[in-house]
Amino acid sequence: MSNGKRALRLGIAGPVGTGKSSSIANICTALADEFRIGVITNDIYTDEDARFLKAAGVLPEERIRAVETGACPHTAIRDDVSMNLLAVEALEEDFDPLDIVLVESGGDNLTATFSPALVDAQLFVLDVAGGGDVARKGGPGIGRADLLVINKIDLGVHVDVDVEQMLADAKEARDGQPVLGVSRKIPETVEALAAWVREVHARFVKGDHTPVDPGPMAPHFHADETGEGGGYMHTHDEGEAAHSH
Ligand SMILES: Nc1nc2c(ncn2[C@@H]2O[C@H](COP(=O)(O)OP(=O)(O)OP(=O)(O)O)[C@@H](O)[C@H]2O)c(=O)[nH]1
Ligand SMILES: [Mg+2]
Repeated sequence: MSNGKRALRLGIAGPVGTGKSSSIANICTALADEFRIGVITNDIYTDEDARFLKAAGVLPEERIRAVETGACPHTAIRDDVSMNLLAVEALEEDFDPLDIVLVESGGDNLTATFSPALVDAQLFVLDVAGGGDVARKGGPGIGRADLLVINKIDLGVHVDVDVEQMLADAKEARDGQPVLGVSRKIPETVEALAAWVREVHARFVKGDHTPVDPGPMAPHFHADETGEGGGYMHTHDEGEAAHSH
């Protein structure tokens, strides 16, 4: 790596459809002139997210790569991160030097978080359309990700969600850790997201940034699995071997 330094690795997690890819697009649009950015997407069976981002034209296409994780996307960002680490390292090597690599998790349940072995910092994305109560429900990503984004705030009036209240609930669930309301239609919110990334990058470069583990996933099951009750309850506690579905 140039100067013996690698890029800042930033994870983007959150439930399906909340705006993980859009958050990456927002960050790239705001910061592409300032930083050399690469993107790794994680999809279960497709490269849909990578294709979306390439079509959005936010970065040179070759700097966006997809990892297909198979049936268990949270495993690839938490229990066995080797597939993703290899992809990040290959991207960094091919485009040396990169300043920031963004890693999008496969759209998963509310409790998936990145391992600090894969990313230096992570943001967790919820959206207003998922309902105003979600932020209050907590969980490792909502409670302890480095940043919580409440996305699509422009939709609040259409789905009867009090955005200010949702932001206040989110702040309360996070012990003073940052929360940002974002809409791609409100430029100053995109700029606030970009400013957060800039700040984390500056701390990382100075050596002042310590990766924090939001903690393991809560017990969960996969609704798409066959089995009693449509899946089986399991955890991803520390020390548990990567499970197969
Ligand atoms: N109104 C509005 N729609 C948005 C905003 N951000 C994203 N969307 C829409 O929300 C939908 C989902 O956005 P994505 O960025 O694909 O969400 P995602 O979390 O990456 O989805 P998966 O990867 O499938 O889990 C798309 O139709 C976006 O156009 C926003 O700020 N406002
Ligand atoms: Mg996506």
